[in-house]
Amino acid sequence: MQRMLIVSNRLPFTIQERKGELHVEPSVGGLATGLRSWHKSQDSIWIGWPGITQKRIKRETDIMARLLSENCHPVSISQQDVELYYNGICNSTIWPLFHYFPLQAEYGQHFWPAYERVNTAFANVVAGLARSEDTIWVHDYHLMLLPRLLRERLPKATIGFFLHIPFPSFEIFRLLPWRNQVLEGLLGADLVGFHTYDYTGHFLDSVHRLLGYEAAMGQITVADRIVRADAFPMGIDYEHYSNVDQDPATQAERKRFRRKIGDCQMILSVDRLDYTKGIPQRLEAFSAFLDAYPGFKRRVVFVLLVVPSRTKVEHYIQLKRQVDGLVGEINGKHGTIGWMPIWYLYRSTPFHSLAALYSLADVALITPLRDGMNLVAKEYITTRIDGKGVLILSETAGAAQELGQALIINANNREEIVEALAHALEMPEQEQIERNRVMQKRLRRYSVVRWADEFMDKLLQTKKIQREMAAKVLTDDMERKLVSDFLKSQRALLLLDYDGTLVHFSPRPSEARPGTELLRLLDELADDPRNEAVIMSGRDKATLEEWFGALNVGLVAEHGAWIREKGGEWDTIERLTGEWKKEVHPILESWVDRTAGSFIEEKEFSLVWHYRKANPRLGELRARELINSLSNTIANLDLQVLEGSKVVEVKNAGINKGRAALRWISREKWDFVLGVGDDWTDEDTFKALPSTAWSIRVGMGASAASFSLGSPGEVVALLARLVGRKT
Ligand code: ADQ
Repeated sequence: MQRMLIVSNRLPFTIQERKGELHVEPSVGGLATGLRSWHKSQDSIWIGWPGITQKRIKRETDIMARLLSENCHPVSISQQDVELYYNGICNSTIWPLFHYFPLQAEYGQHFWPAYERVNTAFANVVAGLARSEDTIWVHDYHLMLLPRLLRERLPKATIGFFLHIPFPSFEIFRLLPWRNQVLEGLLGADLVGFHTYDYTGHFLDSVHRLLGYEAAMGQITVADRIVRADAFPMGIDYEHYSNVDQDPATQAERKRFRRKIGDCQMILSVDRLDYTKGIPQRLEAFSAFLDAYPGFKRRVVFVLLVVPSRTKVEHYIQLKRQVDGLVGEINGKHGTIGWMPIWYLYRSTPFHSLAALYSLADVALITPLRDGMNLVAKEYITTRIDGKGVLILSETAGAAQELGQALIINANNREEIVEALAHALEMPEQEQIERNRVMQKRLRRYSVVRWADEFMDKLLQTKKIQREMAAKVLTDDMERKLVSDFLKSQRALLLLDYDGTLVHFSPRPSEARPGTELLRLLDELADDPRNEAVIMSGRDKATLEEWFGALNVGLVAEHGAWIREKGGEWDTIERLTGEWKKEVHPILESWVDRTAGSFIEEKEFSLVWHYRKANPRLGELRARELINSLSNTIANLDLQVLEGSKVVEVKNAGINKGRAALRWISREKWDFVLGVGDDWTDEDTFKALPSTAWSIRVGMGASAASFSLGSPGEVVALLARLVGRKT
């Protein structure tokens, strides 16, 4: 039976200590409230921190039993790590930074080791519980290293990751000292999910710019695996919220509140006490509203429901003081005997009271400065089954992208909030209903169950793609067969690409010089009279000569323009001219001027524009423009434009590696032929090979080659095996 392992920092239940006694209580916050109902409906296990030390839980056997009966498995975090990891890196570094508060982010020197320690503790518990067929779903910013740690322990596992907070733009993300480790940690997953398309884009951008992995349609190729990233806007338990209004407990609560509010209209806001939620700004806007529209005095109350959160972190302690002060000030300024404009409740509220407030509120004023999604906005709209009520929502909440019929405001624009409040309080009922029905329809369709199901579908789909790709991977068995064919052969031809195949790419082409170990290997292979080895490169002949001139190998330079038989002289494959370069060079120069970090490489019969060191997005854009612009010039000059890995190359038409390869292939009857390459210029070689040949592409992706290997290291290891055993 397939099980689901949900892993998050907090379990859905928190153990609180009051007067020496432990109590199990539901955790607050969007992740716990959102996923709790889904967890119950699944055969799932939830792994997380219960809020107190493991030792203490173990002593309290009934608490442990209660957790286990809810399928919850605790992970222990030491008191010191609660400080450094939870209050430290999670809530004082990552949280502010990812919510665009870089000035509040602290970079304590002991934070990172604690983050690694706690992520490793989670990995140990998860790996201990996981069976091979389980699906593991890791949640949120506390555990961004966990996917990779799990991948190392369980290479074949199905691992999903979901980030509940925004993923910031590259310029903000790069400020994190441990940014690369975080990205590498996340890429241990098979699928990385975000609330919005923007966050997904920011993540892919950072992966590209910091780790160099490109993505096509949200699919990233990481060494020998693919990882996908996509947007899954989290929904809520629609049934639960849309029915709660009928519940007698809710109705009783509503009556009680209505009596207290009297005829006043009610504005409601509900948040954890967090500086990202924009509570002080909201209070100031409310005060400005009463100044601008004094006619609403005594006709409206603002219920400010705030749930305590992260009470040990300094910024939260300060915020509490600020909010307390502001509420007092505004009530003092505008209040009268018998009318208090703000009703401030600082506590966690039982579900029925919350639902009663939602169903009574004429306006929900949700104005976070930044919010990954914001479930409160969705809960409010769903609870209003009568269709009435107006949602004012800030554009920087992820939910704003789905709830377009709300009054969308900029949380920093006080005037806009003031006007939105006046508009909302006076909005005709019919208009309220029309707007809300559209949003309700969407929320019903895309509930938390649908969100989780879609994530799971996509995760399994990703696994399927990986399996299809793995089918091409050169397995140990096939490799043994290849080696044995080679060992039996009397005449073996090896056609080997160089960059990206025998060595990794370097930022500058001149830095990819072959090491002594590789040269020794090639030398040994080429020295056996039964073998013929050819290095087939796009590089110029001077470089190949310098690097491989002393070896007994054939050389192909400039993608087939130049050929040097072993022991022979360089020769062109046909009479070629480089006259055209005078016309093309100035075009490439203007692209270098406009694209910082790019440069031109000049070869005898080709010109190459390199952009590996340029800003990747700019580089790609400029490459497209260059290809377009060259298309007019080359038509008259019998040239071709090739796109390689971060290069655009212009050269004579009709020259390619396949044509060069045929020189050797057709020369004699080989009883073993191997072609290895990594990019599309090598596809011409693969296509020229006889059907009995072995062909291997380095990396994933569509190819005419029959097999694939993950990296140049694996190719070199294969060559070493060929050399090691031929007797
Ligand atoms: P949060 O920052 O916690 O979640 P949110 O999505 O609004 O924000 O969820 C808050 C939850 O707590 C809601 O379900 C709400 O009903 C409940 N709640 C709030 N105040 C309460 C109170 N006084 N008493 C009882 N319950 C209360 C994080 C991200 C969000 C993202 C969620 C889910 O910051 O952006 O939407 O995860 O991914």
